[in-house]
Amino acid sequence: MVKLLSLALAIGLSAVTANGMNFEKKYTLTTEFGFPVDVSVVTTDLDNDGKIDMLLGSPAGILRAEMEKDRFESKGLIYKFENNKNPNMRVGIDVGDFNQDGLKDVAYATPEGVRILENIGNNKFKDLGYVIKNDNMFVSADVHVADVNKDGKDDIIYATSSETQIWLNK
Ligand SMILES: [Ca+2]
Ligand SMILES: [Ca+2]
Ligand SMILES: [Ca+2]
Repeated sequence: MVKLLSLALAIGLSAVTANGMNFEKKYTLTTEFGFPVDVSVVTTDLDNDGKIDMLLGSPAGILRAEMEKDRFESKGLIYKFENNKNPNMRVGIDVGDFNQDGLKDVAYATPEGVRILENIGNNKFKDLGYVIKNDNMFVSADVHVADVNKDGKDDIIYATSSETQIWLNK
């Protein structure tokens, strides 16, 4: 049983430099799953409040944290994957406004396909299930959202270790 605990803040600073590029570790968020799982991360502004939301996808579901003035604050799960038959599966997440209502929706890829979580406002999400279906359980999966044909609608790129599918938003 995968257990998700809320993200917690730890402050620790470290800095690295590589060929003129400088990075400093500013925030650390910890997650307890109980055992190693595949994770995926993306940032967006889900509630259009001007504060960045970070989404952490895993086989157990999707956690959200929002940037406050001086830290990321856990906002809990926006999606819990109930009855997951494959807790070791590879997952990916990305965001796009698929129905063009001004609210960013979430695409969640697994070897079984791409689920869409429709953002219905007030930080609530409606699970539309596997909108794109795949029947190969033995692949790893990722998803990327981009307007590939430049018609103003967010399209979905679903990549697995056996093929990459581009789904145009019609
Ligand atoms: Ca936000
Ligand atoms: Ca939307
Ligand atoms: Ca498009």
